[in-house]
Amino acid sequence: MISLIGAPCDAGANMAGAALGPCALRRAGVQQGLQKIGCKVIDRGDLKIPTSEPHVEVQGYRNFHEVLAWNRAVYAAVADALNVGDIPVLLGGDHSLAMGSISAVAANCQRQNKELRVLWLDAHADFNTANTSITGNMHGMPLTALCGQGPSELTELAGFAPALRASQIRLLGVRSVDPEERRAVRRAALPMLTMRHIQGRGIIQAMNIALSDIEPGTHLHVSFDVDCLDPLVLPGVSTPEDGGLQLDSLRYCMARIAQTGCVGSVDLVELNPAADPTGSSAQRAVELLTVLLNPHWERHVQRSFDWAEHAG
Ligand code: NNH
Ligand code: MN
Ligand code: MN
Ligand code: MN
Repeated sequence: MISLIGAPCDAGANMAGAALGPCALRRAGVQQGLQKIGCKVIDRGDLKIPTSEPHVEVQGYRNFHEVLAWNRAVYAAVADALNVGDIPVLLGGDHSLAMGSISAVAANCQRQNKELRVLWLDAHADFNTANTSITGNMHGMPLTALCGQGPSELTELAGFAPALRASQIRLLGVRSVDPEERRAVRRAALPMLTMRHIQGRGIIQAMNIALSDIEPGTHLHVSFDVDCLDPLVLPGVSTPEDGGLQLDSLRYCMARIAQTGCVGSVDLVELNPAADPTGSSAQRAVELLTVLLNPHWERHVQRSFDWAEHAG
């Protein structure tokens, strides 16, 4: 069963709007779309947080209390879904929420003695701390917190720290890294398949590398920041970066990931409907999610594979 969990939060972002994500994804038919391809889906509705001190910066972390409250709520909801054997799909909301979702996944994997891999589809590396960030926005910091850097309220959500080692992560589609962040990425040896890699080696090779060491039984968490797509394909984001993935490429990635049979949890984050007058962004995001979670991936994979062979 797939558990849809809405988290209308944009406290971690640079502008308002991502909080409208869950509503827009539901209107675009996320539940029906998944049911149509044969998934059982339960929509657990939107999370709420107690009103906390808004707009307070703590040691360089903007809206710290709100982001923390959202992540605690996300942690609890994702943990519940995993406990009953569901595949949680977090409907964001901004990408800071991945601290909560992935901490819950890491705790669950530790308990079940399962290998965990995180595929992070993103235009950005999201590897800032308050010290390296130019903006202070926490949607640019979830991976450092998960790797144990930052305030203990965030790094210890899982009950232990770090929730993740850099070697468990694969970033895909990156094309914007802040100068100090770049240094941190290098120091941590964070595995990254940038747009330059993808354009150079081709998407098939990039996916071969990204998925090379995934063994049966691995729990694969896919953190899908929709800004990994080219803004011409998906304009509805708060931080558009040119030169992103085209629709066919990402469809191919999703089909390859589905083919592992290991997808155990998903974040669908950073959709900003307010930045998309056409309304097509939510539909695109839903369509890609249905490729990722398609129980009959063989058909998709074949079609996408044909495309990839031609595209090189
Ligand atoms: N690196 C920038 C920052 O930390 C941008 C992060 N924005 C994102 N990440 N949307 O996915 O502020
Ligand atoms: Mn992101
Ligand atoms: Mn991004
Ligand atoms: Mn983003």
